[in-house]
Amino acid sequence: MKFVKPVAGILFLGLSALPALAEPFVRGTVDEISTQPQRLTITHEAIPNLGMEGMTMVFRLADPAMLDNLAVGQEIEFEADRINGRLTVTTLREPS
Ligand SMILES: [Cu+2]
Repeated sequence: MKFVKPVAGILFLGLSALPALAEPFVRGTVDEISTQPQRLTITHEAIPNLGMEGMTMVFRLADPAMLDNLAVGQEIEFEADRINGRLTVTTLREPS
Protein backbone atom coordinates (compact mmCIF):
# COMPACT_ATOMS: atom_id res chain seq x y z
CA MET A 1 0.00 0.00 0.00
CA LYS A 2 2.92 2.34 0.60
CA PHE A 3 3.50 3.00 -3.10
CA VAL A 4 -0.11 4.02 -3.78
CA LYS A 5 0.22 7.57 -2.47
CA PRO A 6 3.15 8.64 -4.70
CA VAL A 7 1.47 7.16 -7.77
CA ALA A 8 -1.76 9.02 -7.00
CA GLY A 9 0.22 12.23 -6.51
CA ILE A 10 1.88 11.96 -9.90
CA LEU A 11 -1.46 11.24 -11.54
CA PHE A 12 -2.99 14.32 -9.92
CA LEU A 13 -0.14 16.57 -11.08
CA GLY A 14 -0.51 15.24 -14.61
CA LEU A 15 -4.23 15.96 -14.73
CA SER A 16 -3.97 19.40 -13.15
CA ALA A 17 -1.42 20.46 -15.78
CA LEU A 18 -3.87 19.83 -18.63
CA PRO A 19 -6.21 22.82 -18.17
CA ALA A 20 -3.22 25.19 -17.96
CA LEU A 21 -1.95 23.98 -21.33
CA ALA A 22 -5.41 24.43 -22.84
CA GLU A 23 -5.78 28.08 -21.84
CA PRO A 24 -6.37 30.18 -24.94
CA PHE A 25 -4.69 33.53 -25.51
CA VAL A 26 -7.15 36.41 -25.24
CA ARG A 27 -6.86 39.80 -26.95
CA GLY A 28 -7.17 42.92 -24.88
CA THR A 29 -6.29 46.59 -24.48
CA VAL A 30 -4.42 48.03 -21.49
CA ASP A 31 -6.64 50.69 -19.88
CA GLU A 32 -4.79 51.34 -16.66
CA ILE A 33 -1.49 50.32 -15.08
CA SER A 34 -1.12 50.25 -11.31
CA THR A 35 2.25 49.62 -9.68
CA GLN A 36 1.22 49.88 -6.00
CA PRO A 37 -0.18 47.28 -5.87
CA GLN A 38 0.62 45.73 -9.23
CA ARG A 39 -2.59 45.50 -11.21
CA LEU A 40 -3.65 45.79 -14.81
CA THR A 41 -7.03 47.07 -16.00
CA ILE A 42 -7.75 45.37 -19.31
CA THR A 43 -10.64 45.60 -21.76
CA HIS A 44 -10.67 42.02 -22.92
CA GLU A 45 -12.50 39.75 -25.33
CA ALA A 46 -14.25 36.61 -24.05
CA ILE A 47 -12.13 34.34 -21.81
CA PRO A 48 -13.55 30.82 -22.34
CA ASN A 49 -11.59 29.13 -19.54
CA LEU A 50 -13.01 31.61 -17.02
CA GLY A 51 -16.52 31.66 -18.53
CA MET A 52 -16.24 35.42 -19.12
CA GLU A 53 -17.71 37.59 -21.82
CA GLY A 54 -15.80 40.60 -23.03
CA MET A 55 -15.52 43.37 -20.42
CA THR A 56 -13.21 45.82 -18.70
CA MET A 57 -11.76 44.62 -15.42
CA VAL A 58 -8.76 44.57 -13.10
CA PHE A 59 -6.33 41.65 -13.03
CA ARG A 60 -3.51 40.70 -10.72
CA LEU A 61 -0.22 39.69 -12.33
CA ALA A 62 1.60 36.40 -11.96
CA ASP A 63 4.90 38.24 -12.50
CA PRO A 64 5.53 41.95 -11.67
CA ALA A 65 7.96 42.10 -14.62
CA MET A 66 4.92 41.94 -16.90
CA LEU A 67 4.53 45.69 -16.30
CA ASP A 68 7.89 46.39 -17.93
CA ASN A 69 7.56 48.04 -21.36
CA LEU A 70 3.80 48.18 -21.01
CA ALA A 71 1.84 51.33 -21.87
CA VAL A 72 -1.77 52.46 -21.52
CA GLY A 73 -3.61 51.93 -24.79
CA GLN A 74 -1.37 49.04 -25.80
CA GLU A 75 -2.89 45.99 -27.50
CA ILE A 76 -1.95 42.74 -25.78
CA GLU A 77 -2.60 39.03 -25.84
CA PHE A 78 -2.75 37.25 -22.53
CA GLU A 79 -3.75 34.14 -20.64
CA ALA A 80 -5.67 34.46 -17.40
CA ASP A 81 -6.61 32.05 -14.66
CA ARG A 82 -7.94 32.02 -11.12
CA ILE A 83 -4.97 31.76 -8.74
CA ASN A 84 -5.87 31.45 -5.05
CA GLY A 85 -9.33 32.64 -6.03
CA ARG A 86 -8.05 35.84 -7.68
CA LEU A 87 -8.17 36.56 -11.38
CA THR A 88 -4.59 36.73 -12.57
CA VAL A 89 -2.77 37.34 -15.84
CA THR A 90 -0.49 34.30 -16.15
CA THR A 91 1.06 35.02 -19.57
CA LEU A 92 1.42 38.25 -21.52
CA ARG A 93 2.66 38.84 -25.05
CA GLU A 94 2.41 41.28 -27.94
CA PRO A 95 -0.27 40.43 -30.52
CA SER A 96 1.12 38.28 -33.30
CU1 LIG B 1 -13.40 39.87 -17.29
